[in-house]
Amino acid sequence: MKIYFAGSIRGGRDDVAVYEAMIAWLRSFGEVLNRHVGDPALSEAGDDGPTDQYIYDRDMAWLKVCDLVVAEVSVPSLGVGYELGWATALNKPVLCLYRTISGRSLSAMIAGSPGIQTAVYSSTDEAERIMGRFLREIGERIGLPPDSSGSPRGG
Ligand code: 6K6
Repeated sequence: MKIYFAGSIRGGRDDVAVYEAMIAWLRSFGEVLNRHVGDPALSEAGDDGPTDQYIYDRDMAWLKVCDLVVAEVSVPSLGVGYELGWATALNKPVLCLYRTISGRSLSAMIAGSPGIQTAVYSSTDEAERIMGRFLREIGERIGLPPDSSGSPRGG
């Protein structure tokens, strides 16, 4: 299963530890194409990597080949919003997770999109349960074997 994970980079890195934990968990189920989103060494300001054009082309190519998208949207990000728009246009299954602690409401363009499943969570366990259900549902829909669609490999 090819998983595209979306999380804020230039929108702010306050939740990088959350992304890192989610990506580590998701990697038990398949290949997380853009796992660098959870890399604590990737800062909001850092510009010593590839060019913006390279990042755009690579990430759009990954979005086109992924089986599903999981996004953590508690920290608002233009890039994540853009990816979610494309993901729904490409008919990719999309799960958006967010916490309400920030006191902000989720954008109506995400919360109201028929192509996006949204879920509020308040703990790592809860987020993992929600992601597990989503992976199983999509795995069954696209005909992937159980070990890559909801149960950790080897467990
Ligand atoms: C390092 C520091 C600043 O930018 C970088 C390298 N940039 C990126 N590397 C990988 N993916 C990126 C990068 N910038 C944006 N993205 C994609 O957009 C990721 O897949 C994220 O889900 C999303 C983040 O968008 P912004 O607007 O928060 O940056």
